[in-house]
Amino acid sequence: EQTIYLKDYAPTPYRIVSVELDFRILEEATRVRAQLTIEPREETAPSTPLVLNGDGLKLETIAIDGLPLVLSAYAADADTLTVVEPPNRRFVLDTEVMLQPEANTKLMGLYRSSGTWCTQCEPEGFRRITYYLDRPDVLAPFKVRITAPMAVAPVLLSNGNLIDKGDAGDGLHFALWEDPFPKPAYLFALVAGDLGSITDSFTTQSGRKVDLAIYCTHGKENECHYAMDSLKRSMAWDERRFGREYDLDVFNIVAVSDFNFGAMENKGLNIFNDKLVFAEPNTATDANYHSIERVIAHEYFHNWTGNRITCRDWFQLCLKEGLTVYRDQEFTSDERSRPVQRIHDVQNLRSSQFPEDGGPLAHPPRPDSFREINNFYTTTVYEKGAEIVRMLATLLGEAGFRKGMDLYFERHDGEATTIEAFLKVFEDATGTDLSQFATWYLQAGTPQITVSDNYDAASQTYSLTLTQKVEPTPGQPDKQPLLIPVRFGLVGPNGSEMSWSGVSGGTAKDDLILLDQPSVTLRFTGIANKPIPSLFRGFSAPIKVSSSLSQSDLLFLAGHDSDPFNRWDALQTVLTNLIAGAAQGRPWAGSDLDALRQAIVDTLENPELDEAFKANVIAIPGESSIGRHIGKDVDPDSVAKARQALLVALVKPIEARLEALYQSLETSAAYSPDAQQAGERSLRTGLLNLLVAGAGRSDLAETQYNAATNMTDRYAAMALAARHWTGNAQALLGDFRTRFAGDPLVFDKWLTACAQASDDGVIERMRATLAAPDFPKTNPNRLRSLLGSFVMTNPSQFARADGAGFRFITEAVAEIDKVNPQVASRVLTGFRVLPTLEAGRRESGKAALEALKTQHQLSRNVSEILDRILA
Ligand code: B3K
Ligand code: ZN
Repeated sequence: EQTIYLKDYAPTPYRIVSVELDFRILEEATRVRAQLTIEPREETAPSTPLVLNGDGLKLETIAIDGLPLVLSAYAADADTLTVVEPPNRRFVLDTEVMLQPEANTKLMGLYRSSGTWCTQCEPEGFRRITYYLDRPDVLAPFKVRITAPMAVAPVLLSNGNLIDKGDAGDGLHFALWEDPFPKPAYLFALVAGDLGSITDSFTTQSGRKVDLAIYCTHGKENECHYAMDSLKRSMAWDERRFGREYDLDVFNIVAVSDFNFGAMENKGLNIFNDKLVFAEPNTATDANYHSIERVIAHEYFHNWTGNRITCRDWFQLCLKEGLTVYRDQEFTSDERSRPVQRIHDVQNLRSSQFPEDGGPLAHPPRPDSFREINNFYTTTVYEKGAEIVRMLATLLGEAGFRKGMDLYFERHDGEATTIEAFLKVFEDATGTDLSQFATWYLQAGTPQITVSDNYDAASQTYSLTLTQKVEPTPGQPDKQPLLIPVRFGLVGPNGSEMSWSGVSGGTAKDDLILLDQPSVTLRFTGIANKPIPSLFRGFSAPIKVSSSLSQSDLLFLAGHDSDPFNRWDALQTVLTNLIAGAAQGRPWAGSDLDALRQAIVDTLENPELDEAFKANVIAIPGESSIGRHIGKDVDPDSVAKARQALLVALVKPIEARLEALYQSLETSAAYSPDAQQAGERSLRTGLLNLLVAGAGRSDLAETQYNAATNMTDRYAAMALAARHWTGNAQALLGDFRTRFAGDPLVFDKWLTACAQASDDGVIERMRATLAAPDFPKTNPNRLRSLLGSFVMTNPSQFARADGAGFRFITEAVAEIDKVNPQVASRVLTGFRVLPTLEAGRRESGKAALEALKTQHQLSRNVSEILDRILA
């Protein structure tokens, strides 16, 4: 099997000048005719063969400039079409293929979802539709004609603007779409089906009116309004914050039920997983609303960062994804609470990216080789990519960053470009040397920062030493020091910020230290008392810190730091240290727990803090997170036991207070998904969590479940009961299942709750669920809700000592791989935890993987992940 290397990049010998596609969609099959206007590049030698990509295609006809080609003039198989000696001038290549969308279970290319024809082309799906130069640096304007039966497909959509439509006889009709913006094939989209819609409009800053529509299954129109509202807010935000205006006359979104990931930014025609569009209070949670807002914004923002400026090759994926995630994070921060959003994003980074970066699947944000590109749509490319952009903004300041972005849009509009070009605009716009900074894109692994400090009262000098180290990662034994921005403050004994008269030994300007060496020691003079350092404020770099701070220093920061992120983080560190210590045989002292309890009560009773922030403070770090902190030879059972013991010890003495607070947060206000109300609900859920887990109050969960007037409260109560497998869990799950029977997105919630149960019966129940004849085994949402949730959020059952969790997953992966390799390989990545586990579990996990490898014919997707984990 072939490995693709970045160093082998070369432009195509031919350009595609323009594309005309003609789709004739019928129930049995779809005929695709492609007329590609092609020309050789100036430097291309005459008679250089033209090699187009295909994937599972069967060529029906082929002609150049209207003349059919003789057999010796071309070679076609499922994966390539070679024109042996193309004309040495501009010509039109005309091909036809027949597709069977109905049989396409991989959900790449043209497929059917609940009767609707739809496409997914990124990264290499277009080659499953027609022979093409299917790579992101080949840009062309597209004209697309769709003909389909009026009765089953009254709605016909593609990219760009609708320029013609009409009757095509025999019960057929047609639509002609034109996208004037040259684009790579991965941004192509087509939808044909019988769909309902809601419409709206947006007037851009220059006064152009854009028609907006969201298409969905009939009957779901009323659940699309929050998505539409999010879209309009995104459009306005991108104008305000980045000066970016929308460029076509229409912007369409289509919600489909079978989709391999969240959504896709096709030019002018975004296609969405319906779970990221549909929302109404009885079936969607606050978290669902939050994700809808974020992903609608993300795909919209791609119009500039991704579509107008795209990637030269797939190694540069982070160029569009990291930047666009940064933009959607900023949008959410501006629309909601910035500190709470930051906590949310960092929690996500720590729980998904850090384990990737510290395990067998570690890779740089810009990888230099791959076997299957679909395996590189990772949290490293997305979330670490966003952190890199955020560090850039921190280093350059808001104005410098904006100047660089303006130059990026000006210089590279209409191009397919690289990470180097991206960094260059910031260098040119601000005169900053970013050569060391660029290492963040090229080097894998999470830097580990060690802090030590010393206060000398006699000379009123405080010295602070920061050391960085990155452990080896696969293929990268030696690491370079990174340029790490450290936002910081020195907190004085009364809790206020201390200033200093001078600093030497390194670069510290205002609140920013630049850690650019393996180790830096800064000496601050004129410091009257011993300070407590508050480092990496706002999580100014994606690093791990081993801090030398005592528990009492941490608790002091938790109560006094002016940086809300570090306030939260300080308490989380205390909790993590106590649980991890106990799991490794170092029990906590009663006084430690009393101080912690007091800090939590103080936070809860602080009128200056908002509810959403408080909810984050009382969220006890999960078992996986404790396991990661321990790092190696982890026994998930002792982690679970220690965590449970801490909850009991913490909660019992304040049960009545917590319950009173919990009850006081009940409201009769009509549901709104806004940040304020959602924050109140999340605090209430957080309290319920403490009461159920720490005081056995499953009665409260049941009461909340029954009294709930929205899905957020109802789901939270049921999920808690299920996770702790309380006496009433089965009854609540049963009620939930029948109450919402027939709603697939709510069924996903049920599946997730089931997969998170901590009791030993969970695997048998999941096997039964999966084996039920009516379980929709081809739907990615259903599979991910059950299996993805299990591997990622049920560590003690997945990594069960008897190996049953591992075997359950490898067997399921083998089966799913035959239908949908992308979903299968994604589930398999859960095995990346193996190296952190104690020997027995490590071995049984390996055995399950070896069995998968030897007993099955596996896809490239699954083989690559498997080999990397076993390496
Ligand atoms: N660009 C798409 C992701 C495509 C994933 C292909 N495996 C959605 C997004 O990141 O916005
Ligand atoms: Zn994206």
